[in-house]
Amino acid sequence: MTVAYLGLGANLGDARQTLKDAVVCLAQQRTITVLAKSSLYRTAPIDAGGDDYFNCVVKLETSLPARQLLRLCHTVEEQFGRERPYRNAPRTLDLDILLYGDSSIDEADLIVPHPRLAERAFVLVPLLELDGECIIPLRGRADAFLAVVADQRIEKVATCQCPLLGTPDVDKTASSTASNKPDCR
Ligand code: A4P
Ligand code: MG
Repeated sequence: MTVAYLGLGANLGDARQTLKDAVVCLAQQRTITVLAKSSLYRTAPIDAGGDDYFNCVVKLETSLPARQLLRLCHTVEEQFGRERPYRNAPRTLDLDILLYGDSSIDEADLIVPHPRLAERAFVLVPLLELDGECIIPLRGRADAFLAVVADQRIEKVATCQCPLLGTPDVDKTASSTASNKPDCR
């Protein structure tokens, strides 16, 4: 099993609701246990146009190799109507693998840690909410990069309401690993 962090983002349609639904969808996957979810943040688009984004980060445990986790992310994105008309286009749902254990992966279609993780407040702030001591492989402490993103607008809009997922340090394993979890597909 590997602990991974996913970044979720959306700025098309009911983006706020989509992120909540997407976390439920991830939690329903048999191959994933969602361990914690950050607060929801409203964020200014970075290197992109369109409306403000909603972003959050999910911490999970998975039996999937990184490449299969990426494939699952793409499948979930498609279920939420993701289209890719051009780079950084507004999107109904984006799921990025931020960290996968302490792995460093540099392949054509999968780079982990996510290459722009340390440049984006919409990733760093929720990630550090879940793990204030977070280390980015090959780069060091995540909080060291907060000063770099200090000018990026980010506003917390909701704390996690789920009693199982709201407190990252509490052990929720017993109540979130039902063997007969339904698949949301
Ligand atoms: N890919 C490579 N590594 C990864 C990874 N670790 N996780 C490949 C996910 N995908 C990865 O992804 C493009 C390609 O990246 C895929 O083929 C995949 O194999 P995509 O989902 O089509 O597009 P993307 O996620 O938009 O691309 P990218 O380059 O990761 O964009 P960024 O840098 O994440 O920027 N502003 C705010 N406020 N909030 C946002 O969420 N998002 C972006 C996207 C720009 N500005 C934003 C936000
Ligand atoms: Mg993506």
